[in-house]
Amino acid sequence: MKALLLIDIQNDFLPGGRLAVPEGDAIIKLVNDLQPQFELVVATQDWHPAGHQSFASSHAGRTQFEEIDLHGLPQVLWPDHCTQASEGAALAPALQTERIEAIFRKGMNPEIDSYSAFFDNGHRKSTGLADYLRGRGVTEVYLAGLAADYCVYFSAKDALAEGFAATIIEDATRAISAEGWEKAKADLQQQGGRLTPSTAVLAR
Ligand code: VGL
Ligand code: ZN
Repeated sequence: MKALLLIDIQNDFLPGGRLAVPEGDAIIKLVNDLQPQFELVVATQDWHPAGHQSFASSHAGRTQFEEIDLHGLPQVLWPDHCTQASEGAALAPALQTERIEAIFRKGMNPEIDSYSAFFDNGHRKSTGLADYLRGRGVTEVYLAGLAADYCVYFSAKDALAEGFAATIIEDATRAISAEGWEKAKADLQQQGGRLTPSTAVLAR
C-alpha cells in the first residue's frame, strides 16, 4: 500500500510567510491533483512553542540562518515560524484537506528541532508515524511539500531507515537552498530513495 505524505504545507513556508520557501505556493495545485492517486494521505505540521530554541530570536547576539551547536547537534537558527495555533502554522488555505486522514505535528519540544515527520533531529522521540503507517498496511511512501532540503529530505531519509520504500515527487516540492537540495538528493539516492516527476504518478 502506498501513502502520500504531505510535509509542512503551511502558510509560514509560502511566499509572504515567516520562513518563505521560494515558489512554495507553486506546489499546491499539483498536490491537490495527486491526492486521489493514493489510498492514504497523511499531513504534517511544524508546530513550535514560542521561544523554541531553533528560533534565532531565542539566542541573544545570534542572527537568522547562522548555525550553532544546540545540545550537541548542529542547528540552523530560523526566523520565528509555525508557532502553535498561529495563522502561519495553519495549513495553506488552498490545500485540499478532506482526504487527509491524519495530521502529525512535530517540533513541540523547545529544546530540539524536528525536521523529519518520524523523529526529532536527535532521533530520541518518535512521532508515532512509522507505527501508524505500518498499522495501515503501508509499505511505500511518496513525499511532497516543504521544504525539499529540510523536512521533506529528512522525512524521506527516516522513512527509508524505517523500512519503507520512499519516493519524493520532485516537482511537488521546493527547496530553501538549491545547493542543499542537490546534496540531499544525492544522499537519498545513495540510500535507496527515489525521485519521480508527478506526471509518472498521475499517469497510474
Ligand atoms: C522546516 C526549517 C525549520 C521545514 C521546518 O518544514 O522544512 N525547515 N522548520
Ligand atoms: Zn521549524
